[in-house]
Amino acid sequence: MVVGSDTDFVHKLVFLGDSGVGKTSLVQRYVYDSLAPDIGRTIGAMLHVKSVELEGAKHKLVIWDLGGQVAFSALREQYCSHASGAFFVFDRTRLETLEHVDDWLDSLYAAAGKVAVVAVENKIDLESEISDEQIKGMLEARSLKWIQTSAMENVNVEVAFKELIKEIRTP
Ligand SMILES: Nc1nc2c(ncn2[C@@H]2O[C@H](COP(=O)(O)OP(=O)(O)O)[C@@H](O)[C@H]2O)c(=O)[nH]1
Ligand SMILES: [Mg+2]
Repeated sequence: MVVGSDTDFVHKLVFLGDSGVGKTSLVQRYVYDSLAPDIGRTIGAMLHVKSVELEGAKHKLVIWDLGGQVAFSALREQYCSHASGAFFVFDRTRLETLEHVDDWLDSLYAAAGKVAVVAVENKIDLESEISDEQIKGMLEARSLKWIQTSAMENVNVEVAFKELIKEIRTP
């Protein structure tokens, strides 16, 4: 990819996590400051580009939002390859979305190497079905930073992106 003089760094960021956890909603909130219309599961992969300035450097983010066909491992690999970093998103109202963390990390690390990952506990506007201890246990064992977001109420979405860029820059 050609990097213009208006850009210091280009990062491919991928969203990982089970269907329905809020990946598309987080991307929509961050890139367009709107909530994705509830049109069901995203089909295919969508690319979004956003430029941000952080600590004096200009970053171009190429954000990949994978659709429903994540069951196909070949697609997962293409999706993850050359990623600079990833969000692992889980839904606090569904424990299994956290328990699937290794499925996602394995695919990511196989395709992209051991890149930066930030774990995103989404839907904090809803009552949690997972204890903080459970989350801490899962995430600390895998050295993942933990951020709580609500795409719905626009809580911490920008913080999550800042944290991931920071992790990428200073691993
Ligand atoms: N209450 C609540 N609902 C959310 C939040 N983020 C997403 N949703 C809803 O969860 C559903 C799935 O979201 P979507 O972004 O399509 O998930 P994806 O399959 O991971 O891309 C939709 O009905 C969203 O409106 C959130 O922070 N809070
Ligand atoms: Mg989606």
